[in-house]
Amino acid sequence: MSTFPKGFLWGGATAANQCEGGYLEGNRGLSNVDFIPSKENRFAIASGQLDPKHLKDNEYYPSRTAIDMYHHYIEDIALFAEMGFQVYRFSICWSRIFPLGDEDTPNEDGLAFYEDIIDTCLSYHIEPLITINHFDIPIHLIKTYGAWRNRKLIGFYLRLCETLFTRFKGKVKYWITFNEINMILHMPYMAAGLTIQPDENKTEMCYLAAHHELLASAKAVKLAHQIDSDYKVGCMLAAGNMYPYSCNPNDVMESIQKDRENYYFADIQVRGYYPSYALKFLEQNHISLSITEEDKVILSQGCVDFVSFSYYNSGVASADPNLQANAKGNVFPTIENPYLSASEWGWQIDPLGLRITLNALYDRYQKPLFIVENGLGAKDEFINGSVDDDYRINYLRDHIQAMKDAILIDGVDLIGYTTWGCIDLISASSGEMKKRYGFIYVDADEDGQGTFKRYKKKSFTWYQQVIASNGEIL
Ligand code: BGP
Repeated sequence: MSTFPKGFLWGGATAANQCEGGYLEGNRGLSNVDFIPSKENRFAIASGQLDPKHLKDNEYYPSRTAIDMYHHYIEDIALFAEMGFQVYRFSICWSRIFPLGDEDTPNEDGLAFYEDIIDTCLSYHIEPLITINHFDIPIHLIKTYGAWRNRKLIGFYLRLCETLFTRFKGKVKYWITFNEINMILHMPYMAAGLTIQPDENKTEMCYLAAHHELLASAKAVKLAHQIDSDYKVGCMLAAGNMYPYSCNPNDVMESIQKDRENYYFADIQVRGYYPSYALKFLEQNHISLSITEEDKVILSQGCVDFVSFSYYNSGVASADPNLQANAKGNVFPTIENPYLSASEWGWQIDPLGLRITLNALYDRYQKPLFIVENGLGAKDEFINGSVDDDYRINYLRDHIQAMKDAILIDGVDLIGYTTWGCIDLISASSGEMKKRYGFIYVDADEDGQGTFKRYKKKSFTWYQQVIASNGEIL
């Protein structure tokens, strides 16, 4: 019988592009996600290899409708409050605040929309946790500036930050600069608006855009602290440790290198400088980022206050090219781990891996940690107005137990937990509605059709009890 530390924040997370819809409402501008289809071409576009302008007119774009939270947020937040949420993580759609992205003045409709979300949360004593940028960017910034490959984006992003930090001062404490900043390497169009031209080197372009995001993040941290010294600003990483396939030192070295692909980002955001392995990697790949002396000062002055991350699965690394060729799973293909089962989408389920990841991050950074995404994407059967989702309860229970062990046995400083997709929403990687994570079922199908009514799943009452007992009853 043990509980989480007093003040531990329990809640859930969503992102604008996967739940809001209302893509033409409130003077919102068009965004990259409005042109990412749900089916065949999705990954080719998300990964920047296919320009969305080559799509046929009859493609379906799930972000345009999503779960219509634009019109349901009051009811949705009331349901979160009923579960006992103490924190709600959501993101700002950039083109609602600056429809083109490079204007001088913000769109009041967009600000009022988010202010009402914040005020509704506060009326239930729910702490808003805001992701400033979660996989969206105004389309105008892509067409006119080439998105994050252009240094000018730093200034436009900072204007967005300043607008938010000033407007919501006194109402919001926790901010995240970029969702899963390392995803730029896997889905550059979705994460950073990058389409890769045939004569361009994809790796170089991704690291260049990442350098600009890292500078923008550091400047945002500094600005936030200037505007309100109580603000806590975090980085956000798609985490999950890589295990060596065997004790062959070649596999161990491979796993270190794979982990570094992710640490590259957080190392800079937490420590304020490029680590030596990152500089060597860039040099060996002939990638020039033109890091100036001024850039170095900016990075050193913008270290984050906390480290947030998503955790869905662990991975396996091997130096054997035959094993590498058999990697499976969407977004993060990995070698099969014989000790683990996997979700229907091939993500290997590994609760102890969460404890391992928490320890690895805490050992490395000694900063407060925040798990801002975790959950099981599954096909739910909606029967008699509910879903019997014991598989989801089991997944979450095991992961929460792993968190508890990391805190109570290992002494990790973990400050909160927001499950991913606390209400069903569209999947980022596949665009599917059938990959559901929520405690709340939304009646919407693969083509954006349905009543959009909300229903409580079995896991709703289970999570309510977890929160009420501060993690004692799992
Ligand atoms: C992360 C994203 C989320 C979310 C989640 C689950 O990469 O930050 O936006 O979608 O993964 O992924 P999916 O939706 O592909 O199941």
